[in-house]
Amino acid sequence: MRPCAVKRSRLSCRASSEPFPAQVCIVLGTQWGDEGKGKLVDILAQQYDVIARAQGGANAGHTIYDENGTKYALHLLPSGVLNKKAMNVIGNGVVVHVPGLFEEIAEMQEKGVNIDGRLLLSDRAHLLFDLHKEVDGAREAELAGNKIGTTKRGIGPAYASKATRNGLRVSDLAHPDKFKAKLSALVTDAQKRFPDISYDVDAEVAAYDKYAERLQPFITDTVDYLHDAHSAGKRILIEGANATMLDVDHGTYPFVTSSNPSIGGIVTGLGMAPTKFEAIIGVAKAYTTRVGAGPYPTEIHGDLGEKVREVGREYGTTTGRPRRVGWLDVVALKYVCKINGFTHLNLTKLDVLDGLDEIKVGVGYKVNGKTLSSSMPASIEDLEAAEVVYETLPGWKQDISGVRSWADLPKAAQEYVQRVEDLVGVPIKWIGVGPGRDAIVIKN
Ligand code: 2SA
Ligand code: GDP
Ligand code: MG
Repeated sequence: MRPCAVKRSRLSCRASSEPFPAQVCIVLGTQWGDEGKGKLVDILAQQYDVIARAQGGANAGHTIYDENGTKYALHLLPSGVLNKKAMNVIGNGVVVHVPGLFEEIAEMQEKGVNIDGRLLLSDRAHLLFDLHKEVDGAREAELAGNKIGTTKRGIGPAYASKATRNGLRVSDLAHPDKFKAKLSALVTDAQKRFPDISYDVDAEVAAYDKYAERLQPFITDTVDYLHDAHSAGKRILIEGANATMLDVDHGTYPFVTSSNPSIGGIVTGLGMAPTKFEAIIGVAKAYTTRVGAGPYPTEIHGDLGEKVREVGREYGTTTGRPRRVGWLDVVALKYVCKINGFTHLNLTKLDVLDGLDEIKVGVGYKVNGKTLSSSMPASIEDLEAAEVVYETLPGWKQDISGVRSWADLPKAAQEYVQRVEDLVGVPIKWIGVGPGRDAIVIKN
């Protein structure tokens, strides 16, 4: 069996007009994030009743465009919010900055998207305080030349509080008598490590008293909700944030985020049993990008890298940082397929490669005298020393942004997609040819 050929027969690739058959469908990033997960989630969300986020926090930046071309950048809210009939769930595995969540809700409301009655927040989700953001900034400053390049949204420190077991959860908001003592203990602990952090606990407690009231209508036992929704036959779409190469277990540690953006994080982050998952879609750019520091074997340096960054508009959705750019890394992709068991792939941003004479694909790593084709070295030092083996394919030198069918893609573009599918061993169902909702091709 090819490494990623999991359950291929369970769901056939049908035309876009037909509903996607899976009752529970998961969309995950396969590289270092920003593959275009938000766009696919937005498209599929039109066919789903419930859209859920399982992990990460406001480090995520998912960009979507509606049919009028209006842009939305989502961070904590699931990218299904534009389906006005769908319920949106923020699961227990997400770390939630409450003021940020309200800002995002207000921004959506300004754009005419009303969230009232359409958002549920897990009572077990951890609260991410401004304190965590300060600790994130302080840790990065301390690392000086060895920075992780975090988004400074407090993600690592919030998950550290969770693992240390002194974090506060949404359910703590219902016990104001204990809230202050718990928050004070958290602040005191952080100040022992970073004495320069000053924090007004009383002001924070007063603010969270008010937030508690506003949050009340959203707070739910989302494990029960999702279980009941599934039993009632509702269709559930799950949106991964970040991506497997940033996974704290499987990614390029320590240059990773602090959650599990791979399939395991979906199970723990929602409390849903994997036996319910019918489709697991991996989203992969036709090339790669990475924001932040860390090894990046197929990175393209110099003018060509600049060109791809500009054509692909590769700047962070959350921070605006320029993204590093590289060739498609099939070694990493095959490794990520093993971990997640993808049933389908969405290859995005193929249009960004339009102007290139030739396109390279990383198919092997030479490390310590061995050639790896579907696994990643655990050691950062080994990964940094890896020599990439490339295959070179011809470009198509043609604008494909207006193409809407497989048959109309230039032959070289078809061959590129087909070669990737053959190398990876997972069917590519969707091909992105532009940022808009309609800019997608179904592969025959
Ligand atoms: P963090 O903030 O602790 O999660 O950062 C740790 C690493 O994870 C990377 N990371 C990301 N990489 C790509 N995209 C992300 N979201 C934003 C976007 C990023 C932005 O959609 O563009 O706006 O800069 C994201 N979030 C976290 C991060 O770069 C670190 O390498
Ligand atoms: P996410 O974090 O995976 O949801 O991705 P981001 O939203 O951070 O970054 C992906 C960017 O690429 C967004 O600006 C999308 O609008 C854009 N995008 C998505 N798919 C395509 C595509 O097929 N072609 C082009 N040109 N842009 C795309
Ligand atoms: Mg993003």
